[in-house]
Amino acid sequence: MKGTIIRLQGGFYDVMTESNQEIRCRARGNFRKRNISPVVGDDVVIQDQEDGTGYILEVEERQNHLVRPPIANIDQAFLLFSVKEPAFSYHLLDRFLVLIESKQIHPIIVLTKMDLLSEEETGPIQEAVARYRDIGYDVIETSTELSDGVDQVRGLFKEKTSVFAGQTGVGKSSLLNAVAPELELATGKISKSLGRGKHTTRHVTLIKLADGLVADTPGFSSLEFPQELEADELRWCFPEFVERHDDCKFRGCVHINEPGCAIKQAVEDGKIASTRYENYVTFMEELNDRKRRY
Ligand SMILES: Nc1nc2c(ncn2[C@@H]2O[C@H](COP(=O)(O)OP(=O)(O)O)[C@@H](O)[C@H]2O)c(=O)[nH]1
Ligand SMILES: [Mg+2]
Ligand SMILES: [Zn+2]
Repeated sequence: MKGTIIRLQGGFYDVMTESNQEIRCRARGNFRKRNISPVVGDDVVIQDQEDGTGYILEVEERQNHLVRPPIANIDQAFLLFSVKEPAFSYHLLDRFLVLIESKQIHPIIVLTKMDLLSEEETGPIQEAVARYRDIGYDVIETSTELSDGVDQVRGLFKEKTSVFAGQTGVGKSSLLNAVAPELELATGKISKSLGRGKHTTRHVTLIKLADGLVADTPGFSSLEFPQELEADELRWCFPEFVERHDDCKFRGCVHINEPGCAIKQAVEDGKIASTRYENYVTFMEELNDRKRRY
């Protein structure tokens, strides 16, 4: 039988089979020797037994894999950013986009708490929305207070494995609850009063939701770039750079100091947002520094 691991618990793997049956499994003893440690999201082949439990026989090759949170085979990431409380940040958005692009996961930008914007504050946010839509990104404007954008988010779950990412307090749990009230996830106020520790979920679980699977992860615990991301690979994580890369004079152009760089030209001409390019340069320095340290 084939299925997907949806939960790790006490040494067991809960597997959702293709026929929507949940079977508690053990991993085959030789996985450890073969250096395989199954994670949530892994597609597996299992053997069911008479007592209703099963054994994982094979773990299929992963399409992608995140370390924190530990999860595999993600189709898309909803990147949540509140327009206020906490304030919107171009830097943070670009950082998340690089993280996700470098893992070949499809990003969907979700702006939350749109209801908190005053009239004067909508201008700069609309500019940000336009900037990312121009690049080709999907941007969804939401408010759980006004139920705005909720149906749009729900509609994207179908037949996909999704993760929600974003800083604490941006409204991940609130939006998931709005999409599926039966989840009853704890939101801001409540989880604060419970404090950290016991009540915060440390394990990732995949939940069946709107014909898809979504990770209930509290989000990305690490904003560090993946270890395997090399400085000269960074340019492939900016779609509007990729699109123009062939116009650079040098094939190996990393768009920093090279003459005849089409990217720098596009920034000058206002065709690429300067914030995007500035963040690119900052990230590049960070990746180079990291390399120097090792
Ligand atoms: N005004 C407003 N507040 C929101 C909205 N979404 C979430 N919040 C509030 O933001 C806080 C953090 O939300 P929560 O869902 O717990 O964020 P999480 O940490 O990302 O899961 C809570 O107090 C929510 O009530 C929204 O659309 N509008
Ligand atoms: Mg939450
Ligand atoms: Zn260039």
